[in-house]
Amino acid sequence: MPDQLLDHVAADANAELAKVIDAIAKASIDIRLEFPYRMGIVEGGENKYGEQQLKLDAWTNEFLCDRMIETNLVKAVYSEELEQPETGLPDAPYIICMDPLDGSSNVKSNNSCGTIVSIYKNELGRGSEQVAALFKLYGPVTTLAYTVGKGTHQFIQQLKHDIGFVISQENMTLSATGGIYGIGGKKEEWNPKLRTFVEGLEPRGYKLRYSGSMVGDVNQVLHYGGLFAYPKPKLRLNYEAKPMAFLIEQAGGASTNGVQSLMEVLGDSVDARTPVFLGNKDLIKEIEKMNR
Ligand code: AFP
Repeated sequence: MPDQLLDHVAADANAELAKVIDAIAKASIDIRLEFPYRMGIVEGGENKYGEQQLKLDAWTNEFLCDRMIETNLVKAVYSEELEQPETGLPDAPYIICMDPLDGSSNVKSNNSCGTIVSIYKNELGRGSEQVAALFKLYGPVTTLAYTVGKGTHQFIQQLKHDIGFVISQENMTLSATGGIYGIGGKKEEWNPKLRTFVEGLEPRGYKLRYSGSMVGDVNQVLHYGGLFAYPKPKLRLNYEAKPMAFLIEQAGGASTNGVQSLMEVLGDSVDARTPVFLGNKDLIKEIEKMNR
C-alpha cells in the first residue's frame, strides 16, 4: 500500500505543511537504525537542563534538524537539545519546536521513546496558534499521530513491500470515562488534594500504566482514555506540553497546567517548563476545580 501521510496532511492542511511533516516521518527509519549503536552511550556534554546528553539525543536532534531545514520551508528549529535554534531560509514559513528524542533514558532499557514536534507559522505563540503537532512513537512498530486542527490521526510505518506511513486510526477519540492513569514524579511532590484524587482513581476503575516516556504514556491515553500527568514542572511547555495538548484536545480530551488549558499558556521563555495534565475532560475539570 503506498504512503498515505503526505496526501492526508495536504488534504487537511496544505502541500507545504505536508512536505515538512513527511520529512519528519521519513526520518524514522534512520533514527531507529541508530538505536543499537548509540544505546546508553553518553556524550561528554549536558543539555541546557543539565541532563546528560546521550549520543543518540544529539544525533537525532541534528538529523531531524537537517531533514526539516532542507525542505526550505522551515525558518527555525527550537529544540530541547539546542542552546540556540537552528536556522533555515529567513523567509521560510514554519517554525518548529521539538523534543527530538523524548524518553531517551528509556533507550538503555529498550523501552519506548519518541519524537514530539510542534509547528507554528511565522512566529511562536500560544498552543492554540500551532498549525500542527505530531509525535512519533518508536515502539514495537513506528507510529505517527498528527493534527492540524481537524482531528487527531494515527499512521503506522509499513516496511515490507511499499515503505511508507499508512492510516491506522482516523479521528481518534478518547473514551469519555475510564482507562489508564500515569502520573510522573514523586508522591511527596504532589499537593494533598492531588494525592487524594490520584489515590481515588483505581477505585473508580482506572488502571496504572506509566512508562517513563511522555510519548508512550500519552499514546496510551489516546488509545484507552484516562490521564497522563507530571505535576512537578519538569516537562517543557513548547517541546512537549503544547503539542501533546493539541493532539489530546483534538481527540476530544482536555489539558491543563492545573489552572488553564495548556493551549492558552504562553510561558516566559521558549525553554519554560510546566506542570502537565492531559486526558479525559471530566478528570481535567476535577483537577482544575481542586486548584481553585
Ligand atoms: P528523558 O527524555 O530524560 O528520558 O525524560 C523523559 C521525560 O521528559 C518524559 O518523556 C517523561 O514523561 C518524563 O520525563 C519521565 O520523568 P521521570 O523519569 O521522572 O518519570
